[in-house]
Amino acid sequence: MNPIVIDLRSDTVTKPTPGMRMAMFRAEVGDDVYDEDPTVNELQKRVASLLGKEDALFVASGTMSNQVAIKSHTQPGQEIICESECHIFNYEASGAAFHSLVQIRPIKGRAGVMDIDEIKSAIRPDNIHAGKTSLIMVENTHNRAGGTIYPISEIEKLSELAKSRGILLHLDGARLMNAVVATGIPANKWAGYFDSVSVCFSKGLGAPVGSVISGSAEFIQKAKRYRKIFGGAMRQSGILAAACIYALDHHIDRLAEDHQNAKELALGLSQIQGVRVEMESVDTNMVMIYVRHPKFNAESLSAALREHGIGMNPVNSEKLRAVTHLDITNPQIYETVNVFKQILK
Ligand code: TLP
Repeated sequence: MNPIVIDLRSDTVTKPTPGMRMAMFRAEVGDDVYDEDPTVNELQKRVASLLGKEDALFVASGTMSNQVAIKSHTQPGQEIICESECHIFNYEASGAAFHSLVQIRPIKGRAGVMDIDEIKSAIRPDNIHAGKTSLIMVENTHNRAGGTIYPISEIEKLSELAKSRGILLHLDGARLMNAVVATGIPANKWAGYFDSVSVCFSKGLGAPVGSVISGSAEFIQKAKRYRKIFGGAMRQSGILAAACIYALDHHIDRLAEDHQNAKELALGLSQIQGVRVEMESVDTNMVMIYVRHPKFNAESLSAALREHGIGMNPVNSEKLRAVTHLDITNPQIYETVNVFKQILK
């Protein structure tokens, strides 16, 4: 198979830049299990402050972050509500059942957004026949919906509802900074509605490894214990945290370039027969491409693109996902559009 030259499969594929590698090389480290890694401590402090939370914890991945949050917020036998296309429900290997013995109640959303009345009716009544609804989760931006932004007005309503029912709220903010850059709404405003927030550094922010979970000091104490149980307490992890600090300093504002590239890709593809894109749903760094061609479905088009050195993953047999990131240049966007034209002519 041809090597991938233009890798639009995910923003997880980014490689650390020379500047980031230098920051990692220079990182001061210590044993983080003793809380003695100054670079990890600095990262945790900076993320807590960015999100307006009391405390934060560095973890190995977005999945670990979400799973530690679910474990910290729930008891076995309880129920948690999320949108049916979210990462936690689709891509975490049934981790909520495996680690936390909870049942997931998925709600079908529109562009990743759950209807508030449907959430209300999904909350279980307080009686012996039902598992208590203890947690509601939101994904922002929403991956499978195509990097869409969850409107803050909906989050506000959800937060009021959750508070009035004594239910906790978790934000899978793997790509929260994309929403921040696209809307201009600061991170602490988004985060303020949630009891816990997970932010990933190994997506558009370009670090090789790492996520940070944040919340109250009490929540982080619990999360720390579960991180240990899940095997995720690390030692001289400052070397990794340094990459995340570098990303905070250098890779947030530039996400706007990825968003612009995604829009230009969508616009270019929208003029080609055989594929369809919804321009209005391109909020951030993803483009969902619906294949409408007599000879191709999403899988075979993905394979044909690969022959031309372009990596793009099918979401299902109907659509492909393209993700822009810091290793994708603007000319590569136009090259990609030209390859589509060539294949589908
Ligand atoms: N998403 C990956 C795949 O797992 C699908 C991708 O290529 O987009 N929350 C969200 C919203 C995510 O998109 C992801 C990763 C995660 C959590 C998990 O992060 P990791 O891969 O660090 O465990």
